[in-house]
Amino acid sequence: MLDTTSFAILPSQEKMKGEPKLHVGAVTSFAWNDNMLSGINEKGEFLVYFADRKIPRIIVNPFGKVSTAASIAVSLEQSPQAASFQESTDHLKVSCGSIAVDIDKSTFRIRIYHGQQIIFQTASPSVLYKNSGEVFLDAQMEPEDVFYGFGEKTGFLNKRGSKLSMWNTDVYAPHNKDTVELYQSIPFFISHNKKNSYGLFFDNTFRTEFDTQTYSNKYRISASGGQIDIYLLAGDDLKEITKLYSDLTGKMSLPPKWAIGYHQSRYSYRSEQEVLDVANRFKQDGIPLDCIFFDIHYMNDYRVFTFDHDQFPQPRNLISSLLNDGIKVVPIVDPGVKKDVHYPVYIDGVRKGFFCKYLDGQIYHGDVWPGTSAFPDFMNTEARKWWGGLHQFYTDLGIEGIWNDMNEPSVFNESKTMDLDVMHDLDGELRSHLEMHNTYGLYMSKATAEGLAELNPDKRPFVLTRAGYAGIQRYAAVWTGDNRSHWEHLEMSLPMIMNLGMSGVAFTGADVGGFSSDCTPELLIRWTQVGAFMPYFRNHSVQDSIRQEPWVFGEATAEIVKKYIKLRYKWLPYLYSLFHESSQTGVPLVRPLVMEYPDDEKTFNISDQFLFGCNVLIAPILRPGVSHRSVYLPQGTWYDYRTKETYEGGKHILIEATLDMLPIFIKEGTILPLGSDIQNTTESQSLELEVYPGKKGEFSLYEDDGCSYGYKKGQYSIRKIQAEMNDGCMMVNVHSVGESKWNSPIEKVKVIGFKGEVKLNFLSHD
Ligand code: MIG
Repeated sequence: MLDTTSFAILPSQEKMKGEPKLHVGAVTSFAWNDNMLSGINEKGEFLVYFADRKIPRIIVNPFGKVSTAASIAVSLEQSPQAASFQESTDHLKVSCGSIAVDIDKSTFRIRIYHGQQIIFQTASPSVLYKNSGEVFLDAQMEPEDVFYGFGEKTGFLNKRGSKLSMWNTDVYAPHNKDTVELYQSIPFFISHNKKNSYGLFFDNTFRTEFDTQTYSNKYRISASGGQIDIYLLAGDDLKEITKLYSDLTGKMSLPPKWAIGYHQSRYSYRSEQEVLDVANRFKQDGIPLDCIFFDIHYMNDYRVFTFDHDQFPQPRNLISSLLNDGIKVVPIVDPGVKKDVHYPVYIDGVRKGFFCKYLDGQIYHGDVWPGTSAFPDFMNTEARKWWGGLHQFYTDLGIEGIWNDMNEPSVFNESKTMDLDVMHDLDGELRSHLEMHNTYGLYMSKATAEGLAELNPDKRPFVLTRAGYAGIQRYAAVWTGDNRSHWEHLEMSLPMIMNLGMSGVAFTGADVGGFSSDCTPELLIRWTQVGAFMPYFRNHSVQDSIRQEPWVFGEATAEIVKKYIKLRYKWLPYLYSLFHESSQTGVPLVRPLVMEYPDDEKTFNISDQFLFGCNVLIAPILRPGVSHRSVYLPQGTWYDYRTKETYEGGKHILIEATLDMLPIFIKEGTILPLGSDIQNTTESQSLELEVYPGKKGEFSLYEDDGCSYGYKKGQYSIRKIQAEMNDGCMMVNVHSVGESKWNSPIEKVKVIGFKGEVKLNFLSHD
């Protein structure tokens, strides 16, 4: 309460944190062994090696021996790459290919070279500490540097000039610029300017902070404990850096197709009848729907792995009748297990010792929805297996996806989370919650995803999570938590999603329409237009707020909302191919313009436009009463998707976008595979190719069965579609690779702005 009134700024409340004064000092000795440079400083120790050819890892521990154990974030099998070592009077240098790490022996200044160019250098002193256990790394910052990444943060695209910290927090209060901690902690960023860029992953699970605000020529990263453990990603450009980051922390696995359709949720649909009514309304109104969510009211007194028998007496029938209509169900599963000696999950967890405990063995209990609850210790492999196995309760009913909420973990108390002296059991090694807090949600998603994969061995699981740490993309999609039906939150969702994408998390979305507060017809329309082009597309809202299903605001609004949900499905073949690409490369589907135009300074802080793949530009309306907006088109020729008018890029244009219009621009040379109307992804689509003539058009269309792991055994098709003008005739060549049985029929080819002859040419199959 006190921090919400002026009392919070009483002079007596002011806390001066104080600058760290101690630093690790000069190198006193070193050794080069097995491609690793290890050394001792006046205080503490360090280690340098190449985790991958373009990823030097530098560890500095001011308090003693360095630990090479990586956190759960890192999935790369690390063995030090072959590297060479050179010592000179003042310097130590480890080189791998064109990348080198150079350490000044006397100042311990660290420089990273890419060829002749210094791409990163620490300040001097470089590594500082406090005896309380805090560690700091100061690095040089040039006036023109901009910063991206940092996972799920509020504010605009470029994060320079902020102090961002990482501590997974359930924030129901309206998210704004000062909300620096949200549900996800991804201590990774990209520094970029016209000449060079690099990524920096700080693998420290304690509370970390990134300060690009306080000092004019340096930034500071710090942690409340642990060691300085950084991986420098020396990619050539933003795309390669994101790719390297995903080589290090893992890629998303290809989601089932139903997970990328339209999802409808509400906190909560409170009975079987209500669920059926909602599903039927979609069908009756011809609005596509792939999935409906069960929020916490489906349970018996919020006990996970149960149903409320009064409101949901026949879940099996309910779910199978929805499945008959092609609609999946995703229930919520929170980590809190009700303390109840008549509840098998609680009894089992206690008896097997799978709940989080204090050092003395006492179980930690905290208050959440079910009342006093215990929390599974997901950091323990056996506990994870147990929890994963419990999902048989759902999979037996035909459920293939799970929604993990409250997994920061959120607890209803002053600290908002579990006691920091709870000790997690990492398979025998005890670690405090203070250290492991930020990873709890990731471990929970891992338990869930692995459990589902085991129970449904032939079906790709879908897990949606609120909390996570770096690497979360390997297990779950992320929605951005409790936003509000505020225009500002619609606006903020764009840079938040783009920065998550640059932080390795490509499968993301914000609650369409806004979660809490009351939506309006206009906001629902504008938000649905954006949602249709976001990786994850779910409409969700809080209890007691105005309803937000597509039809609630009357026919005129429903028509437009429906139009954009249908547009999502029309673009599905294109979107699914992007998902496939992203699962292979780690490059996000939704990207900021700067990712494709890294030399164009005008793109560096564009927060209100995004690219959907490399050649489609979305410029939504983000304010009420607005029917025009300026759009920045980067160099090249762009087509307005709606009018097919062309524009020369490299400048701003003013375009019209009345309520039913979403400005979409397609770059010349794009081939868009668009699908026929469907009610959901259980139906198949035929294709129409839209060719936007340009130098050389090309698209790789990926298809498979949309649900199984068959694609890993070669059961997929990729059709390389190319368009080129030949003697006044437009040749559209389709070259297929893989199993043609997955090929959806191409029924039409439309070449934009072209009246001549079009030839569709199927090239022989490899
Ligand atoms: O404290 O399960 O962010 O999406 O509807 C509320 C109820 C707990 C928070 C989630 C929200 C969900 C809600 N949950």
